[in-house]
Amino acid sequence: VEASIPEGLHEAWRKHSATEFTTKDEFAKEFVRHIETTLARSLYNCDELAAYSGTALAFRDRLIIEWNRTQQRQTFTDQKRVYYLSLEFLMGRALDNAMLNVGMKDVARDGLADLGLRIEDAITQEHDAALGNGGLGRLAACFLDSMATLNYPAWGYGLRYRYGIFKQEIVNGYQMEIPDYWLDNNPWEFPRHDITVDIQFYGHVAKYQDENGKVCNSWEAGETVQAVAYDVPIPGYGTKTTNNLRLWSSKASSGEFDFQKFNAGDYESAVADQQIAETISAVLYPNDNLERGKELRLKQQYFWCAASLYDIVRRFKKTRRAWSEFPDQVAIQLNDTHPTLAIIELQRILIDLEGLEWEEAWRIVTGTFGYTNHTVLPEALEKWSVPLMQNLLPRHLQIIYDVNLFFLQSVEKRFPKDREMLSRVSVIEESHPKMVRMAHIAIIGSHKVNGVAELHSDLIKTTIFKDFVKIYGPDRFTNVTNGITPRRWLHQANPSLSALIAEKLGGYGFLTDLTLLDKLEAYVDDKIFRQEWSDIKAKNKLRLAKLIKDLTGYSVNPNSLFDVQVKRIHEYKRQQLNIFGVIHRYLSLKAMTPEQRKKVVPRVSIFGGKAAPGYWMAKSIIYLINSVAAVVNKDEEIGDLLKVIFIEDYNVSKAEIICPASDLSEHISTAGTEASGTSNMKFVLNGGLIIGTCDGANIEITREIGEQNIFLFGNLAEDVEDLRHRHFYGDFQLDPLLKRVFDAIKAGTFGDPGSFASLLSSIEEHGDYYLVSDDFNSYITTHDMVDKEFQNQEEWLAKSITSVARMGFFSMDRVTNEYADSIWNIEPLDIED
Ligand code: GP0
Repeated sequence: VEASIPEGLHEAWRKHSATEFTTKDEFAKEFVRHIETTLARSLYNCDELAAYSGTALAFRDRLIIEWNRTQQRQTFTDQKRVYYLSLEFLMGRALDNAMLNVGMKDVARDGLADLGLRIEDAITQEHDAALGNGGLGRLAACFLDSMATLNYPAWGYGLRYRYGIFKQEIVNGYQMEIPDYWLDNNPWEFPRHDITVDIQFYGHVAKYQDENGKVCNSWEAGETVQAVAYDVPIPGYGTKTTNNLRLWSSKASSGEFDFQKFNAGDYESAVADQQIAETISAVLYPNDNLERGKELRLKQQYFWCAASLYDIVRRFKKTRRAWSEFPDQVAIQLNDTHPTLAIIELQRILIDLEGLEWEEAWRIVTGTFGYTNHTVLPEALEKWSVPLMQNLLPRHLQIIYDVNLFFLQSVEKRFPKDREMLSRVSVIEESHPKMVRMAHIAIIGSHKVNGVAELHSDLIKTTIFKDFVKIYGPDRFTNVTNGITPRRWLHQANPSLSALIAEKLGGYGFLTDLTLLDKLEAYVDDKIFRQEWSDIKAKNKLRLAKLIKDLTGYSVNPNSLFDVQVKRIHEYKRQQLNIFGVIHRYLSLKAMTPEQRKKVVPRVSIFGGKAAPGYWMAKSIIYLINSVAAVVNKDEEIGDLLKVIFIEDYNVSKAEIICPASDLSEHISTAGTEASGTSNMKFVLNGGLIIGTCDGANIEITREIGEQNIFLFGNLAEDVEDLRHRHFYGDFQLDPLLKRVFDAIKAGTFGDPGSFASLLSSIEEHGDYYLVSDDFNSYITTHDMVDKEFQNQEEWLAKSITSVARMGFFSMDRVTNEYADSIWNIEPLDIED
């Protein structure tokens, strides 16, 4: 029985329940109270950081009140819940989002203004919560916003890293990594010191007989670490639902062991144990689309899966239902294979701890899980070495072997004598050392596997998971094309555009039904509307120009075409193609007469993104961009005609300034490599056009907005394999335009050519795996078209408006509803006001 207030006294309690502010004065009162008490400050030392904290604390109170009510409501209605397991949640800032979602930003603005404070100054004090690398982590954050907005009973589960993704500084053109300690002054998390789970590692498996003589397995721990819950409230937009993101932090288990050491005078070793325990949640691994098999990473994965499952199972057990009903009450979505151990852990709980039979347990497990795949790149597919797993998680490895055995037996039955097939689909790769293929467990242990864009979902079915389609039939595999939340990526990032749209559409309904944007098409020819549209873009470009000036010292002409590529730096995303294109442009400009130059459309090529610290090729691409910038930007002959900018430390808050300011953005991955992409959607929703390959969601964006509104180029996915094959056998010729670029680099135009030698040779000599040379000519020609079309501003504007009007499909709300219907089988909660 949990401690609670006796039934008869509930009224007495409710009289004192926390209430929410509604007016600017009530807000200001809360604000001042927090400054004077929670923060122990006064009107004599209320700086911008205090103004942020005071505002955040006032809103945090609101959120937690609604959070409490939401949890009570969800417990009361006792519906099926969904749990989103993700090792990354790239949340960005919370305050502005909270104010907009609860509809109180104006109230706060006015309340602060009465005290002589500017809301913008408070908002920008906040440190980004950057618990993610890129698209995968941001997708998780968009999910949370959408699930709350649509009133789904949903929880996120992740790790509370002490250090998020590193901060990037550019020093002499090179990337430097600075640790991101983000937890000071973070008012958004609620530590739950009463919610802890002991997680075990290492040790051995003991066999014993239960009272009925059945042989059972017991995992005897070698080490125990404690997981402590930290809760982050997630407010929906325009609803009372405030869901929970629960992040686990690791801590030395408060068992006797430590105290014994401590008492024995072995103080240092007791402290060392504690530090070892705390390293589990210390740092986010900074790799995007790459797995490196480090033991600490596996520890993180198990720690988080085990703590989350313990929590989920405990919640289920409170309802006193039969185990068979578990999948009717619980859906768990795996964001990539990182949480795959949750499948094995649930099976272990059911058979080892709850005494279920294998078959029944496995039915429950597969009924519960869904798995989302985010990539086909082989280097990103997770594999763990068997010896490592044996040492860290001995019981789990046994269960994995059993899962594999039963699976292979069933395959053997249906495809007798196909030994090749058995070895291809086996969970264990017969290499040295043997490896556990996590994606195979995720497929076998889930009832649905989905890709994140149509092309990607087709590709997984015909390439990496082809055999599984044969085994399970096509129904286990499905597509849910990614989306983005229009709350953050339109309303918050681009308030002027959002307001203009609201004015035309008669309200902000489009923020919760993005398909309403289609009504904008009626205004494409409206002169005044067009002017307002283009004024907003101009204003957003000025805002970005100021950011660029502050960060780099370079002044850019806001009337230039802003050409943007911001995303993680990766060879497959081909920032190298972009910078080679920039060099081509520079060389062409240099060769022109002053008369010819007068006809040129001025450009600013803007780059941003982090390279994984160990990814040398990506780092040399950053160095090349900065080296080109150093030469081009000070070339007086060129002046405004071309500027090259690298924005350091690209993150969610910077994206909110960059996306609304682009004229053209680049989504130029080698066809078949970018699973979906989501920034492509953000840029188009903000009225920018895109240049891109036929890859990922670019294809569906084209289908929605029309091919005349997008600049597509390059080889198609179906031709990539053949081209690579030909390169491999020596059939390769460097594109002549690209050769001119390479010659300039080799001649030292951008500094010591030695710095770029391996980048060039990966293309010239080592097979050009990403087809930079094959696509170069068509890339350049397409950019020439962009220049031409940009000169016709009226046409460009029409494309911009039309595209936005047709972006309704890419709302995260559509995505969430599709998962709910086709994977989770879950209904939103009905809440009356
Ligand atoms: C995919 F495998 N993605 C991975 C990974 O390790 N990290 C990551 O961010 C991305 C894809 O590259 C994506 O195409 C996709 O849209 C996103 O996951 C969400 O599905 C790039 O944005």
